[in-house]
Amino acid sequence: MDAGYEAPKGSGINAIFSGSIWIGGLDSGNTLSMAGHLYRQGGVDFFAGPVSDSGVTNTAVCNEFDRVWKLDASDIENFLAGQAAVEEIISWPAKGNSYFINTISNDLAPFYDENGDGSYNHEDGDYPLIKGDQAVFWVFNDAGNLHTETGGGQFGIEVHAMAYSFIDSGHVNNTTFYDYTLINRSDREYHDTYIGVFTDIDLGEASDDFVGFDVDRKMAYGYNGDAFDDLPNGYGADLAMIGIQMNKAPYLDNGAESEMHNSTHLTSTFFGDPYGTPSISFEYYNFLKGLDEFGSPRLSSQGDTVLHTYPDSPNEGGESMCNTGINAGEYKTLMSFGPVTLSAGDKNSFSYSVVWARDSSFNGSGCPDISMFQDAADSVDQFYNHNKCSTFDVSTNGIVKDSEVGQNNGSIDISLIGSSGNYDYSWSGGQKGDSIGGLASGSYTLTISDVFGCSVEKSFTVSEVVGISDFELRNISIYPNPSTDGLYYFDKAMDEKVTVEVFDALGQHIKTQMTSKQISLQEFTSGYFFIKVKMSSRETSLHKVLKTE
Ligand SMILES: [Ca+2]
Ligand SMILES: [Ca+2]
Ligand SMILES: [Ca+2]
Ligand SMILES: [Ca+2]
Repeated sequence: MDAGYEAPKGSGINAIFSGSIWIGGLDSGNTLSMAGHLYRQGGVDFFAGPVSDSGVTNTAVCNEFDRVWKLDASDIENFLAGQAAVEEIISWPAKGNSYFINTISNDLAPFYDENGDGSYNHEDGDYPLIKGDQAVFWVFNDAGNLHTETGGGQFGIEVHAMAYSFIDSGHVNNTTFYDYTLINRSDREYHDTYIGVFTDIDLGEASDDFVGFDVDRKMAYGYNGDAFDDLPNGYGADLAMIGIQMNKAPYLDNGAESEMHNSTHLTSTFFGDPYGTPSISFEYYNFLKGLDEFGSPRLSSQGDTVLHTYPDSPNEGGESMCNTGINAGEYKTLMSFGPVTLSAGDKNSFSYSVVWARDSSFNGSGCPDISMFQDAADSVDQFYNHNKCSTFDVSTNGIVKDSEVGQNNGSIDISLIGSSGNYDYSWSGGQKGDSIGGLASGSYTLTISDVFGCSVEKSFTVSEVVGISDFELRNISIYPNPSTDGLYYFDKAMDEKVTVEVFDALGQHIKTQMTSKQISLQEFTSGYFFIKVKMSSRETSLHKVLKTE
């Protein structure tokens, strides 16, 4: 296999060999579910495509999603300027897109819903929402088959991923960003779930590297282990650094973002090394929990129990590979976040960036001063936070039905205009969802939020109105009966329109009318008719009327 992260682009030099997310957690019987990859040499835990609401996948869906959707911002600009849609816009895997064998019914890829119908169709002017100047979107799951990499049990998790990058004059130009949304589509709850990012940093030549961890910045990074990154794979004497920085960590159960719970280097040794490469699910989970491969505490160079190996900057003394006399070599990194609970239907999310920089301050003998790299990571983090809601442009329409005196029967139905995606709707009264009922009069504030911390609020007022009661509705009558012109009236005044449904003498439904006073059967020939009067979803009254010649 070849390394897969060329930096800078076009140089032919790679800085990362491979990477994968790792997820491990326990079900109610404390059985371990574990999904993760090393290099896809030993096996596979992740499969293409979404998972149905019943927690299953099928081959047809898997095949349709065995791809990525790569778009430039200019592809979308051109489409909006009237050019034909490129294939990725037509086949964008968003809710409602009938391009797929099974029309997508869940919120999947984010899109701009031009006509506000909640459904993606590029012919309506709907278009993909991407971050950055170029983005790649894909969907995968851990439920498609047995986990042959870790051997762990399945979660039933669906993952939406977007990788993106920007054309920029600063460090952002050399950065790639990754957004992940995890959804537990199973009916099981997992506790003590840890979410990890595994990265095999190979900084140019892989055999002369050091790695370290920046706990405050939630970052794993690599730097060269000597003053010359060996050729032909390496950067030579002009050294580079690379880091994986968690810009938006997974949410804990209390809603706060997780700190970096633990982090560790890994070696290429498969057997015998407590920091070696894991082979089986519980070894992966030991690492995710903050232990070594065999389940023992991690130790610092001084023999102290620690959660983070090599957390100090190399030029600051303390615990760094460079400062503790470790041999430069081939290392990998794991950062772990949590623990979190994943209940059925729960979502979680995280975003990280891969920061790369090359600077003369990394060169020379001794342990390098990496402050320039830390500054680069900080500027990328600021950029991330500034940009993270760029695709969240939501407007709401609400249909408010007022509450009748003493009834607490108001309701609010929401529709979105603009951005559409995997959003949550939560109300000041504690209700969830885009349609709420059973409301007393009062003010209701809706917060719509995405999983990356973007949100918008809107308030609605439910008023109290005097309405016709069920009792009165049951006691109305309709006159004149019979009628010769086909016009009928209520004998009591209605405060609002009611629904009138008309059936012919055989019981066939022939008409629906909204009215507050007059029912018209003028378009029908003479005969008997049944009229059902209905107020909202409540009580009805049924009347038999005759229309004569
Ligand atoms: Ca639409
Ligand atoms: Ca490596
Ligand atoms: Ca190297
Ligand atoms: Ca070297």
